[in-house]
Amino acid sequence: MAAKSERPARVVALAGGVGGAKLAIGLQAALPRGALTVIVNTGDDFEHWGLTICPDIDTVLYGLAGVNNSQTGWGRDNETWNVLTEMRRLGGESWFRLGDKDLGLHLLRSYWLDAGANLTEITDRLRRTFDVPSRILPMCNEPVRTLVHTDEGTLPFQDYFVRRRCEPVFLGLTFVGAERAKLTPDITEALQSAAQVIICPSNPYLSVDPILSVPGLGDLLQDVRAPVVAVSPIVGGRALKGPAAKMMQEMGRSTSPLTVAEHLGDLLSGFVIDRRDRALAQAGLLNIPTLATDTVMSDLPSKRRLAEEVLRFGRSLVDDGG
Ligand code: FO1
Repeated sequence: MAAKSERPARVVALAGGVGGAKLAIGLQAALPRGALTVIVNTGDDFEHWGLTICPDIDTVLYGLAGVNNSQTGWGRDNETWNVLTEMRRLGGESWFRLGDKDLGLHLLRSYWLDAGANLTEITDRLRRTFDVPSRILPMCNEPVRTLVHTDEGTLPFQDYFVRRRCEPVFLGLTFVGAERAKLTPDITEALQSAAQVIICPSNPYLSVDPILSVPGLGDLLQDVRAPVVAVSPIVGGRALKGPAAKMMQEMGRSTSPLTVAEHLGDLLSGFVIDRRDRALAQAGLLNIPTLATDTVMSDLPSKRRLAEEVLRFGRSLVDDGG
């Protein structure tokens, strides 16, 4: 019988932006308070209006705090746009929409960064302020910036994603600064003590690969005792959100969960696909334990239900010795 004082089994999730945050919200709802740690992509971070913007950290933070804009998935709820409107009037850059409340956070984070705090400390201060019970860990403290190589040249990530709406043909990625990034003690500790690791349904190239580009992080994931389970962001031949399917086509790959599983390769102990794609598992094409279920998350109950199923599946892999 479990002693009352026993710490809840700890779960680590790897997440990028909107799609990843959805499952993280479900996991937080499904798990005991404090059991979840989310490692977040920072390759999308950039400098804008003289401030450091960390879109994926903020998407996860606002989502876990229940204050995100449920329409867009990013930014704050009940947002106002006075600064953006004035910036546009003055001829400043307005293609990246920073709301007033959101801007308050960017000002504070940039101020703290200038004062010498690191991104892990700052993110922890912020999540405590928002009363988020889960830990949110940036993939590293050093700046790593994703560059997207396209048929129209090389673009900084947010230029490709937001300004150009992912229209240029995707050719490849560079994670600038990754070679100087260091595994943080918090990430090492979280992964080593995890009972399960879940790779959220985030874009494998834009969101998961930058995390894996941090030297040592991929090896650590490979070596953890916990099962590593990924949830496919590709459902019925389409991406749940964002350009993953388009990128696969442009790389000449099939827009299939198979492509995701092959990409993540040896890291995985298990894979979760949508029931629409269950034929792949039935045909034995995925040669890892696979769960086929409803993976589309539209509201909190569906996020929580998927999280519970993924957790149960992960536990079954341990029980089966898989
Ligand atoms: N995404 C957009 O498509 N347009 C925007 O104007 C935009 C602004 C924005 C502001 C703050 C923030 O935290 C995120 C924002 N995002 C915006 C989302 C973001 O660029 C992407 O979803 C991620 O980087 C991809 O995961």
